[in-house]
Amino acid sequence: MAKPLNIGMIGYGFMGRAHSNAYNRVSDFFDLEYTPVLKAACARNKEAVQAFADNWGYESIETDWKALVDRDDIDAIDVCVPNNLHKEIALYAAERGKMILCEKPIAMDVAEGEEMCEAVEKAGVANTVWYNYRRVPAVTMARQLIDEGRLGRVFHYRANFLQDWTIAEDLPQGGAALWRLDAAAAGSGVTGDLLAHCIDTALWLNGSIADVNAMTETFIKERVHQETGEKQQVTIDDACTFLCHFENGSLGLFESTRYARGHKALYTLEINGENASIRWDLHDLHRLEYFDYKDEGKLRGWRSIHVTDHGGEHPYMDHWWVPGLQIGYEHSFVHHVADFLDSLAKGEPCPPTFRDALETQKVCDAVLASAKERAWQNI
Ligand code: SOE
Repeated sequence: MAKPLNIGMIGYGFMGRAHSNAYNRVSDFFDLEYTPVLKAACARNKEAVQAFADNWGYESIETDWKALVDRDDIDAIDVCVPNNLHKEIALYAAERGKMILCEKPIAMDVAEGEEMCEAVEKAGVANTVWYNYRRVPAVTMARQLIDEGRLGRVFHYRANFLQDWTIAEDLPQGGAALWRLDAAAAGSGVTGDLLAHCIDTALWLNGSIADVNAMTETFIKERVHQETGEKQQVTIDDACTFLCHFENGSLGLFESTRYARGHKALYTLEINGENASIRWDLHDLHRLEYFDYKDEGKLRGWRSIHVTDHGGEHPYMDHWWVPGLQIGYEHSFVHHVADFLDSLAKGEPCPPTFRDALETQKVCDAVLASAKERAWQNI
């Protein structure tokens, strides 16, 4: 009989749904010492959080997050609220000995993230940040190929995260579902929301970044705030492009925007090494493109690997269907929960920990500083 891990979820938006689905599914597919129990969901709007709780199977609700954290029957707090609330909740939860699974980016900036790291480390509580794309099977396989040394020396790392949902000038900023456009709630725009994903994956696949040179743009300068009805200056970055040097000597090129008409969530990455290259695309997330220069010349070319027939060497795919049958976006969260529960049983950290996510935050802060000062920034 698996040991229960009682989850207290704060927030009920898109990520609250993705995480709840993962908690519900994980024990059906992964045989682990712990099993998540959806103990309570929390949000200020009682009717909305009750509907959320009923839909996903939470046993109870709270409307005050401190009351949720204070409950003796809650083991782990899932922070699925806007970025400006991460720190306060994390510090309070850590002090009360709760484990914390926090949405990305870890915080509004490095200073806040540092405090959060110190709090969880002092309290000795398990912690992780939901950078989910590492656990898409094709991205995980990219890491395996790199660890096996197949790429050789890496020359280039390229990543994009393109969307188009904020082009309309009359889209308000702030408030429910639109807090990502409000710097007071989000900290930054595409840098913290989208490039942070690209940076997390890049640090994981290609190691540390030494320095960055960035430019940002805010295309729509004023928007009505959804909650006040007042027109306000827009202070988030709508688009951001940066160059960087990785510590391993390779060059990085990153681009993100919410103004790429036609693209909803096009996260792509490509790595070029001396012996081989890797390419991945979120819109075709179960495939890994691979080019190996060691292949026989007349057959040499890009292969499109459908990551299902892995010979038992993949950490996630054995848990799902038979070779040839794929899985999707939501499974990356299931894998994260599985890894969290497994690391708990082993007494090990579950990456990315708060400390790992702080490295991503350092790059984000340096990117924003570089764009502001129009100069290279060391990390
Ligand atoms: C924004 O639209 C968003 O939902 C991000 O907040 C997520 O982190 C990203 O995975 C998809 O896009």
